Amino acid sequence: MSTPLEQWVESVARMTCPEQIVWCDGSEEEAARIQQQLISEGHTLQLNEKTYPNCLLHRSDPSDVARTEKVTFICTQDKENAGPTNNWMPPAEAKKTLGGLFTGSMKGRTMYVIPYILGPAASSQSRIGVELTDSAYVVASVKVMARMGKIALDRLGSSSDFVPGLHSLGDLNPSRRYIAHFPEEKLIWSIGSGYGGNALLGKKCFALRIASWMAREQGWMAEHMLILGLEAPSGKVTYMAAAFPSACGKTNLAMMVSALENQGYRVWTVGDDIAWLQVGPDGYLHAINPEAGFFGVAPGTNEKTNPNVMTALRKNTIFTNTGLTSRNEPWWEGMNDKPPAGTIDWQGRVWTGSNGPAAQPNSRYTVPAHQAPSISPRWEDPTGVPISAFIFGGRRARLAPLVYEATNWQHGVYVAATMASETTAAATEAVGVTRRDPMAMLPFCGYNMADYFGHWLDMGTRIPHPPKIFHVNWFRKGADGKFLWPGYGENVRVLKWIMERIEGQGAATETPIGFVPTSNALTLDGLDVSRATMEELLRVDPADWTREHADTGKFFQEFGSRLPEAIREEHKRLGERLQRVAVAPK
Ligand code: SAT
Ligand code: MN
Repeated sequence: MSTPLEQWVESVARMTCPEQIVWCDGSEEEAARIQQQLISEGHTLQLNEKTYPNCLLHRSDPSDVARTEKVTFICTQDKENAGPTNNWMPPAEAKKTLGGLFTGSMKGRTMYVIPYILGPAASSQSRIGVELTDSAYVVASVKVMARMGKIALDRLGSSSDFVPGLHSLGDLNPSRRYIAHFPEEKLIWSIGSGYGGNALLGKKCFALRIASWMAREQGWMAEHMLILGLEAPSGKVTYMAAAFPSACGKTNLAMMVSALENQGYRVWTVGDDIAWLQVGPDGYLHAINPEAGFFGVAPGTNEKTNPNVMTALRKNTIFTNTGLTSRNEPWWEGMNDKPPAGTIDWQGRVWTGSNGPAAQPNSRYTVPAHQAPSISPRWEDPTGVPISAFIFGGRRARLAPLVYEATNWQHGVYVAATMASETTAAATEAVGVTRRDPMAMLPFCGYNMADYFGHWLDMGTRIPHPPKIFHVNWFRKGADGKFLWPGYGENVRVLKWIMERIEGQGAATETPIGFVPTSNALTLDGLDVSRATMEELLRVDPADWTREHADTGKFFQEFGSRLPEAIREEHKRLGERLQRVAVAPK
């Protein structure tokens, strides 16, 4: 008798017609074979063995360098269950369209079967996925990003409890590219892209879109959040999870070298992109990191912005679409001054400075998490870490203060639901446009976002010790267009205030949007930020917020009657509070 997995593999093979099928075991021998395969295909190079041992540089197709949200679909029976913020296709139509493209798509190719575990191998919160792919690059990447091979197959046994994900490069033509999710069946089909979140199906497709659906059914949460621990001088570690849109600094925050290390404040990394959270027996929300690696943005990464990752990525790392120096080392904009003479750009051309950047703006490193010097001793704790704070944030040149605290859970859910950010190169749409991105989940929520807000509100009633909810904005700019806050390691000063608030300390003033630190509440010693700048960073401008309030109102209208009453209520209350300050005598 064949197992459910074997049956699925056979049925996919009948459709895609691969030349051979390889079951991945996750061994080092297999990794070496995959590397050789990649190198022989001609788009992947071995980097300098002395300075970057066991590292690869992969160049993807130039038309395939970021997630493609326009061709990402949630295929539920009822369109309303996908909601107004997702692209929808009826499941039967998706199966027909993509099925046509999958038919014979692996002819002459190898189909790899990659069983993997999301989450620590020993955790009951972990889940199993299996990806079938014709891309050796995907195999090499999943080896870094998840626990894959024998370890997953052993845990699965003959069970049918896994999320199947079918992936084929197809012909890489953008007009035949689709990333389809069938949440009712817990199934993923992706064709026509070899890039990150489109092709590594364990990442955004399973760990967020499908998992968010499962989480609502089962009473837990799947969030686009980093997880970190802030250690205080006493040695006590406070865990926090933070949601920012793609390419807004989650990895850098999670791996930060604290500017207050000499005062005994240190940051430990548990995860940099995704958190799965469930209520623990102690009444706290516990988070595990479903991933085992970091898929971080390379440009802008350097010894100042993220020294821990710079150390981590000196071995066993896959670089995608970075430049290449004549010493056979990776290079990207913002690594140091300018590329050394003889650098080759991400498309394999000699870099001249006039034909675009050396590294593609969304070029990436894929690095094992355990290589980070900042990795938390508890990062693979099967019970997860207890979360005391949720932090939301985005890029807002104006408006949002450096940090503020929601007054309670319901208000916090509203703050998270009204998040917005200026877009980045992580997706293929226009860069720098402000868009609403609730909980940084807009591209990743596998169901109607109105119901997702409802799930958040509902979770609040089930967590005896809910995390406090905060909003941060590292990206506020002054009249001169320059960032007001230095960011990076200095962000620990904000984390410290958050920790103090959790402990019932930390000075704050109540404003219409929530609690904002008083201008002397943050520890600023050793930092060259004037009092005037600090005041500007913490300023809440009622006129700006009134405009923002109207804009959020429009966004909420999209959800019609499905929007939870509690969100409407918070929206109304914020409007009233803003009006009160507008008419209050000065
Ligand atoms: O392409 S990924 O989704 O893996 C990275 C990102 O956009 O956050
Ligand atoms: Mn992400």
